[in-house]
Amino acid sequence: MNIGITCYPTYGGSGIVATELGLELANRGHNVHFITYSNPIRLDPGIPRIRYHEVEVSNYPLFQYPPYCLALASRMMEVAEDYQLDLLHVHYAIPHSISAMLARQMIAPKRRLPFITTLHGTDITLVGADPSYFPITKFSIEQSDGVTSISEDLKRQTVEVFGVTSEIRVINNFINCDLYRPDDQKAGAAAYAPGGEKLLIHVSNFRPVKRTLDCVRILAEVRKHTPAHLLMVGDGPDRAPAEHLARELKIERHVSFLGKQNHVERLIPLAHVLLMPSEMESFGLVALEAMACGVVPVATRVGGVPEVITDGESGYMETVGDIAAQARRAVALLTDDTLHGRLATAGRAQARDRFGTESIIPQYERYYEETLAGRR
Ligand code: GMT
Repeated sequence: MNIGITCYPTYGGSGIVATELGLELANRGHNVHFITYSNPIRLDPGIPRIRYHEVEVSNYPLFQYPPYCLALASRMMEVAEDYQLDLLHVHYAIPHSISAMLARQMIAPKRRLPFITTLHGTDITLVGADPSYFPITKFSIEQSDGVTSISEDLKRQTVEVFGVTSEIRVINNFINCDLYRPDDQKAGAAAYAPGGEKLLIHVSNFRPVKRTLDCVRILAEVRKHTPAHLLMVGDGPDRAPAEHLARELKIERHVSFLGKQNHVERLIPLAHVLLMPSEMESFGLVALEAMACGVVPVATRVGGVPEVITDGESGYMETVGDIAAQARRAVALLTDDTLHGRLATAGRAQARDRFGTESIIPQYERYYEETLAGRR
């Protein structure tokens, strides 16, 4: 198949899922065309059957807001014509599905160009539910030739919030367990914790929904019981406040802020525990990445997280904002190797058996075929 993929190419779960989906599809013989405003991170040049088409947005003085959505629609149509795309697959509803809808309309006199929208979370729970975007988000979902959701919980919310009646197919996020692997020696941890302390890790875009500051508070609690060092991976509005809090709590020596990183699969395996104290997660991709690496997630019981982590078996889930409870779980995991080993092994097995690329990618392929056949 010839598939056009559009996503936010910068740091964020939806862009990562879209990029890794494209790579897996190309591996399976499809031609994949990324149509985005910059080269998606994690997409190295020169990969067979993958092409990148940049969307350029001209900025005339008249435009206070350059119309990216229209430039994207034009580019989608051009690429669809030049490379005989069978379908467009957009990740994150706003504004990608509206652009895809316009491209479909522009090409309609010549042929059919269906598009599939994959909902990721904040496009529904935060942005889409904002009154200024609500009607257009609902419309874009209804207009899509196919809609997928990354978890049952997000599907339920979409139906509840937008009153969508057409089918939404749940296709979970996936993980390549050959790439995300445990590192039992954890030799690289010494670069961050020369005293031999075990590592906690947090990976996010440091937005308020991630409750990044909770990680610093959890570390402060943990350190009252056992030595530990925290790796903070990513960047965003809450980075400076988190750095400030670490200084205030006098634990700044025990936290490393690493900024945005392209190869988290090299960093996550160095840790023992992943902290994901989010206010909301429709899936929690980083918890799955951690499980695949034998790193045990201590997370919050929100959104689709219970579909990923089995509490007490492959990780722990606590109430949002309950620092003491999350710290207790982390201390238990850092001080009891048998407990850690049991959860780490179960987590890796769950990641492979339930979310491995081998079982999830064919679900997308089948959905593409159904959509092309017009069965939705
Ligand atoms: O919150 C983020 O990290 C950004 C956002 C995105 O779309 O890039 O993430 C959402 O999509 C991820 C990939 O499907 C999910 O793993 C995240 O749970 C989801 N974030 C939220 O629901 C807050």
